[in-house]
Amino acid sequence: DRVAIRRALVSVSDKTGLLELAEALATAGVEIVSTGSTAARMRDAGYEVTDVSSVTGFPESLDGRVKTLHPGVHAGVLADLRFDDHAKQLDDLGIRPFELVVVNLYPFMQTVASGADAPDVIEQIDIGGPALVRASAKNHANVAIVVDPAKYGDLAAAIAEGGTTLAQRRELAAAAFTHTADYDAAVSAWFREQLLTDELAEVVEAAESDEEDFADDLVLDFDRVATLRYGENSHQRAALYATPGGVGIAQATQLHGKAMSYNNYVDADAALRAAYDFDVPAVAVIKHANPCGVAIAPADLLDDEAAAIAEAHRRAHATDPLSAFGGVIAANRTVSADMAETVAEIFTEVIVAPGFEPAAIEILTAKKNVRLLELPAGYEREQNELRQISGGALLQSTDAFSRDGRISDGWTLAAGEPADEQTLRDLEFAWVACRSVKSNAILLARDGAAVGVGMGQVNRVDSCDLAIRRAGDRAEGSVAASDAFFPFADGPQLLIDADVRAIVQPGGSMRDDDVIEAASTAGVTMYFTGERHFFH
Ligand code: 93A
Repeated sequence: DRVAIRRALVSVSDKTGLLELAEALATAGVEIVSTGSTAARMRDAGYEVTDVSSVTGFPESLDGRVKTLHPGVHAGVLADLRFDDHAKQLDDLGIRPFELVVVNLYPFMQTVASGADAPDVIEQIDIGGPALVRASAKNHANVAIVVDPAKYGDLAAAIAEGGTTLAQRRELAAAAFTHTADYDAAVSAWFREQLLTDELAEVVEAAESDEEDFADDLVLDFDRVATLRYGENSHQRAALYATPGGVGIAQATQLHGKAMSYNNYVDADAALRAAYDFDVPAVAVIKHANPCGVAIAPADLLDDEAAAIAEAHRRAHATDPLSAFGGVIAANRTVSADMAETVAEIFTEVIVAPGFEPAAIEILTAKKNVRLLELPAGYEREQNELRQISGGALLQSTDAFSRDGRISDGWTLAAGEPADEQTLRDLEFAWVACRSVKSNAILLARDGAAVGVGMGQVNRVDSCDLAIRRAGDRAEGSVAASDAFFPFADGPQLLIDADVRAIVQPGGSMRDDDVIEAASTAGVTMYFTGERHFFH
């Protein structure tokens, strides 16, 4: 089982013992095929060497990345000459076999240890070397693979004895596979460490910048300004705290009515969130922290703010007159006498607005129970939101819309025909309005007013169902907005069956394809916003 060595491939980074090896090979009349600097070293010492490029007919290229990676080399290493067929194929291809491969790999570990930069380390990942080592080890029936200069002595002895034995080649093959496995383990460990280092750096960076953002504008400094009669229920105690210098509902001036209750504050704040999401005159009617009505003024009234806000209110009330009873109303413009007249006819707990026309105050103060709240000048939404949890608190930056350009800028058409201008306006309205509805939120709208709101359900189908039921006949031809993606096509199918004409939603579900298909089949326009607006 001795394999006599007639041809050897030598490609080593560690040149230890190389010339002694060359001497042994030359003495035995072995042809030495070699790569770049390995060949040069032996040739300089006077040994005859065949360049691997003359074997492959392909120049060593790409800064040495491609040297021995060539079928002209690998066929010569992998051919199993115990099979006549392999020998014949080699003959036909004009390729001569190797009986010895001597390779040691690029000094990857040493390069890492030297503290080199990533690009230098990466360049030291040997590809052709391990391929040769593994190919030779696989083919140990025919080839001896030597990866360690310490073995050159044994190798020389074997050559002198007429070749390597199968037992020797198996031993060498086992050592070779261990060698490449260790090598790859080192490469993999380095990569993991790199990733970890990068990730850590990112996490640390993000944490640092977040801390700055939050520290900049969050003042966890509250003055106790009022003891409230009671909390959410009459057996709970409650108080109002205000941020010094704040410009929110806690600083509003009460012009009329009984003292504000805990729930009044919660609802008034929710109403402001809804009404102040619009640039145009808008009104929201809130019950239990959810909008049961929300609308903007029609375009043809925008020149007349008093009429515009009154019409916005009429439409918001019309969303769900049943639920609006005992509601909290927010307007994002001065409450006009016109609006006051309508509101006066509806039992209302609170009206909060940036101002009230004197005539509006006169009309509304005739009502004993309604609370009138005037916002401080420069009212604005908090930048951050704080929510208490047991043992601590959660802080997040407020969910704000980007106000550059149109709301629909950046939406993508997912199904159906592109919306006409009126439909697009309705979709934009619905998308904005749905943001102040507690999740899961589905909001149906038409002509700048909500016609059906499904809120707070624990699945999106029920929210769709609720919105459709509340809309009644008005669902037909309306548009729908969903605060987050539809996980299944069942919700959108309900909307489609209710003859909704267009839908806007974030998209991004695993089953978007099903949802798109449902809309496409029905010819319903669907836009993806790419951004969700959960509100819990
Ligand atoms: O860059 S490689 O991955 N591509 C190859 O085709 C290749 N062939 C051999 N590295 C390759 N080698 C490695 O080159 C060997 O493992 C050895 O470590 C080194 C010897 O190259 P040179 O003789 O040019 O110094």
